[in-house]
Amino acid sequence: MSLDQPNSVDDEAIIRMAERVETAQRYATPIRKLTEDYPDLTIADAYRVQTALRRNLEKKGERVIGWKAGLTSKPKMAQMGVSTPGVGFLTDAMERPANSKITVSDMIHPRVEAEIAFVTNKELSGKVTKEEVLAATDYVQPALEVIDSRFTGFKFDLESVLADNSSSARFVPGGRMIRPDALDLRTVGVVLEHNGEIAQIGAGAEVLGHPAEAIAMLVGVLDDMGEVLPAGSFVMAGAITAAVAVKPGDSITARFYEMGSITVTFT
Ligand code: OOG
Repeated sequence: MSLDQPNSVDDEAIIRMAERVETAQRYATPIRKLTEDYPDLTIADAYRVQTALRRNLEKKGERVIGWKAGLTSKPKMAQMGVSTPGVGFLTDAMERPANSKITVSDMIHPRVEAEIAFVTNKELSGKVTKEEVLAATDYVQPALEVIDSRFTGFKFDLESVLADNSSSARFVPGGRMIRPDALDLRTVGVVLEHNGEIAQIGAGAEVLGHPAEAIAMLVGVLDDMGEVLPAGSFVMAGAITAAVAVKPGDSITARFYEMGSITVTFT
């Protein structure tokens, strides 16, 4: 991550961009990429926008309960044309229970991803290894993420998507909670079904070689932002496969080897 790049835009512009993204989220109306108006936007600026968005949502009563790594697998990078992973925050307002009906009319063009999530029991800070992540993990469990880029056509560059909280929209923890050493997370397979048909297949090793590497990457980005990952965080490691677009009436089931499955429907 190049968070040591100089800032290219002033605080006023950061606040304006955060408001633009928040309005697009709230009213489910797409906007053009931020880099069209701010072509010199750096990765560091993009995370300043994401932080401003996080602070705005917190002021409105949302609680940050965890984080997500994104663009951590080759299938995702290929789908989006971006080759560097990033992070986003998760709030209580984004969480939905397994087996729930998720409304799509308050999103622009939602897509679903299958991920492995980590729940931590120790604070993680600074630059950490995957072993340190695993030692600070209480349990791992499956999760579905519903992403929704606020940019027209679901097309973006790294700077724009990071400012847009890495497309975070909804997330659904589910399946079985298991100790992180009970399974080799690299070989955990997942089959993602869309309306009963197999849509995507993958294994944990797609995610930076091991899903815990994605959490280590995330903690490093938080450190660059001057933040730590608190104990008790829910952290998703990033989509194992490419994302699947959904519309009202659709159902999605993700079946994980030894970790159970999660189903949601869309309305
Ligand atoms: C960016 C977010 C990707 C993941 O798990 O890879 C992501 C996007 O594709 O819109 O959440």
